[in-house]
Amino acid sequence: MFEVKQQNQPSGQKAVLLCSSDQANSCNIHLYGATIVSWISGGEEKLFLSEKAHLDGSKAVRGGVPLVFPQFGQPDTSMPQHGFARNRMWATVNSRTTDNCCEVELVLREDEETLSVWPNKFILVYIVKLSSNSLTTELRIINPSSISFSCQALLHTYLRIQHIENITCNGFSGFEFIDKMNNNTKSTETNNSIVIDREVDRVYCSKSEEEIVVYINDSTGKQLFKVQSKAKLSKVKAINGSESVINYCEDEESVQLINTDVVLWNAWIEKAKALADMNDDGYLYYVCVEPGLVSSSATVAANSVLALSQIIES
Ligand code: TA6
Repeated sequence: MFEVKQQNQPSGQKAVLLCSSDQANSCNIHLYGATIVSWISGGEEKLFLSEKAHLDGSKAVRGGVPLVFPQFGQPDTSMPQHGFARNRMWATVNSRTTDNCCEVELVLREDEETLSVWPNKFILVYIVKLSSNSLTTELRIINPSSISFSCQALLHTYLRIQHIENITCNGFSGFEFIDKMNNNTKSTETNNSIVIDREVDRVYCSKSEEEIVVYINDSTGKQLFKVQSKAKLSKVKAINGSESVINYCEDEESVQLINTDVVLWNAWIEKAKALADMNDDGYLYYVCVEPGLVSSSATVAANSVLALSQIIES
């Protein structure tokens, strides 16, 4: 059996806990930023959380799955780096449990503060689903207004590993990528199996609307993580929402898959030292595989929804 519990953290932070009755699987989500700070699968923690992460709501969490919206990086300096979604308090609106999984819906809507830096009405619905060997997260970006807007979005997932030298990243072969460590030059990935032996900060751009599947394997080739990601746009027929419940229905005939990106990032030695909320050796214990829509902005037409999702198996 699975269940969903609201619970406060020792830090006083409000959180939601998804868990299986045998306690072998759980997922802890802080309402601050709707940030997943822990995912335990088969009794093992699967996400990296920096020992210096701020868990008191004072700044974005270094680790887990912070959310990036409506910008990636800081092209608009009036907004924080990676936008504001990861720095705001979300609300839980729905939860569902079955014998094999449980899920919770969290919501964030525009307010005066967001409108002052990003003049668009929006409704973000974030769905987190826990099952016995996977974590699914879907960020739905709803445009309830009569004018379209453009945005970037990304699921900034820190996967926990034993040691960076003992993993390979697989599934990027043939993808074009933007190398942020080389003046944003575009190249094509020729390696089937990527070893991380320096700071890596690359935006891999899918060539089709098909989902992207990335594997993190250990040095023997054993699969540690499988990350499937995709994105789709659709019209919504009716939106009536309040702080508590968001009701809308998708126009099934309007659904179209769209190209997604996956960012591969590891801070490596110098950047890790420069990050105040990461131990100097923190880079050894994570790899970021980040599904997103960041190589360009995504346009969300009036009365439409853009859904970005990942399924992580481990
Ligand atoms: O996703 C990779 C990246 O854009 C890197 O450039 C690095 O800045 C990382 O995000 C962490 O960003 P943060 O604002 O959380 O320190």
